[in-house]
Amino acid sequence: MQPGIVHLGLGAFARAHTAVYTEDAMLAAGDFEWGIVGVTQRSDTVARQLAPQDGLFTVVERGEAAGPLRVVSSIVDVISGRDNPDLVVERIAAPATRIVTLTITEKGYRFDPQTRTLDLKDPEIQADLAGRAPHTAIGQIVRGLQQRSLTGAGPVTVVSCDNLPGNGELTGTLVRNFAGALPAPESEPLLAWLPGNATFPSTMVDRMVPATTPGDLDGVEHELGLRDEAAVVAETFKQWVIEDNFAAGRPRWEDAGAVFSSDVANWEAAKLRLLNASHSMLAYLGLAAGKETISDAVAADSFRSACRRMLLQEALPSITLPAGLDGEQYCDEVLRRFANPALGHTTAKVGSDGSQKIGLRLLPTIRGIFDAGRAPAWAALAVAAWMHHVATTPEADLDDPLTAELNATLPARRDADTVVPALLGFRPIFEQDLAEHGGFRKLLLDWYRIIETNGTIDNGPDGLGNEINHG
Ligand code: CS2
Repeated sequence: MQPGIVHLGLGAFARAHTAVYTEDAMLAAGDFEWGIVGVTQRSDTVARQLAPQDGLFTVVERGEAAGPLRVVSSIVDVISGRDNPDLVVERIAAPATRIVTLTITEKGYRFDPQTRTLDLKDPEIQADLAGRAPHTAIGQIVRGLQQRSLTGAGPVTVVSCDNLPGNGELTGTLVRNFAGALPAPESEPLLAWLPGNATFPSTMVDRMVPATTPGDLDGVEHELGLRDEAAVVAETFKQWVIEDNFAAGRPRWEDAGAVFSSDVANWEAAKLRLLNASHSMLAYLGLAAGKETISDAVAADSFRSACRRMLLQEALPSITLPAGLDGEQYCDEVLRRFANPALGHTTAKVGSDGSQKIGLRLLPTIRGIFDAGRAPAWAALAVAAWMHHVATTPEADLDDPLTAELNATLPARRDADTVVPALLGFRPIFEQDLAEHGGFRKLLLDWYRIIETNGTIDNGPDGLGNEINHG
C-alpha cells in the first residue's frame, strides 16, 4: 500500500468513517495507492496509540445487525502534528500525496461564522502567518500547497469532512484568506497557482462515533485476544456524500458505498438541520435533566416528542431536500439511531462546543420559520436549553472553545431575565437582527423559565414534559 492521502484530525470519527471507506475502496478496486498518513492535531494520544500498532485499529459496531470486530489497515503512517509540524507540511507537499482530508471539528477551522472568512485575529493563525512551523490545520495546508507550487509536486484535492455547510467552499476560502495574508512575494505566486492546482469538494459525512471508553478497550481485548489501544466504537449506519471535483484522482469510494452527487449542499443542510440539530437539542435537554446518554434522553417521551415536533414542524418545512431523500423517513431513522442503547454516546460529548454548533444547526431553521410567519417554538427550546447549560455549568467544566468569552458575557445573577438577553448579545452566535427579534426573545424567556423551574424532571405533572405536551 502506498501513501496517497494525508488526513488531518485523526480522531475516533476519522478512524470509524473515512479510514473504513478508504480501505473498502482500495480492496474493492484493487488500487492500493491511497494509504492514509494520519495526523493528530491538538493531542498526540492517537499517534502514540497507533504508532506501535503499525496504524492498525479495530472498529467495533454496536446496535442491531452489528458486524464482527474489524481490524482496519488503511493507515500507513501517523504523525503528531503538534510535535512535528514541519513533517506534516512535508507530507502534504510530497508528490505521492494527492488528497488531503480533514476532520478537525468546527472549531479547527478558526473562521468567523458571520463572514465565513478566516479569523485573522486568532493568535494561532497570526503565529502561523508570521512564519513558524504551522500548528493550525489551515496553516499546515497552505504551507504544504506553497511547497507543492515551488517544487512542481502537482495538483491536490483538499476534502473537508466536518459538519459545516458548504465545507469545501469554506475550506477553499480559508486557504485563500491565509495565502492572501502572507507577504506579497509569497502570496501572489501562491494565489496564482491555487485555481489550477487545488480543488475543494464539499462532502456530507455521517456516522455516530462516541469517545472510546476503557471498558470498550477491555471488551475488544477479550474478544480479539489482543490489546488495541486505538479501537473505536461506532453505530452500524454510515453515509458519505461527496462532490466529484478531484484535481489528481481519488479512491473508488463509490465501490465502498459512498455517493458522488452534485447536490451535496442540500444533503449537508438536511443532515445538519435534522440529525445534528436534534442531537444538540437532546444533549441540552438531557443535560438539564441529568441524562447521561443520548439514548437516555430520547427515551424520555417528552424530549422525543419535542424533538419530533422540531423536526417535522420546523426543520423539514424550512429546508430543500436533496433528490431521493424522504424527509419523514429520515427523521424517523435519526430518532431510531439515537435510541441505540449500546452506543453510549454521551450528552456531554454531543453538548460540547455548543458555541460552534448552535448557529449552524438551529438558527437557520429559526429564521426560516419566522420568515414563514410562524413561531419556531421547538427549535427555540433547544437554544434555551443550550443557554441554560452555558449559564449553569461551572466555567471550569464547560467544554467549549469560547468558554472564557461566554463567561465574560454572562451576568453574575443568572436567571431567565438576565441570561437570555446577555447571551442573545453574544455576536459570534446571534446576528443583531435575530438578537433583537422580540418573538425569539419571548420564546427563549418562556422556555428558559420552564427549564429553570421544571427542567430536571422530564415527566410528571410538574415536569418539563408536561409543559412540552401542552406547548
Ligand atoms: C454530534 C455529531 O457531537 C456532535 O455534535 O452531533 O458528532 C454526530 O454524531 C455526527 O455528526 C453524526 O454523523
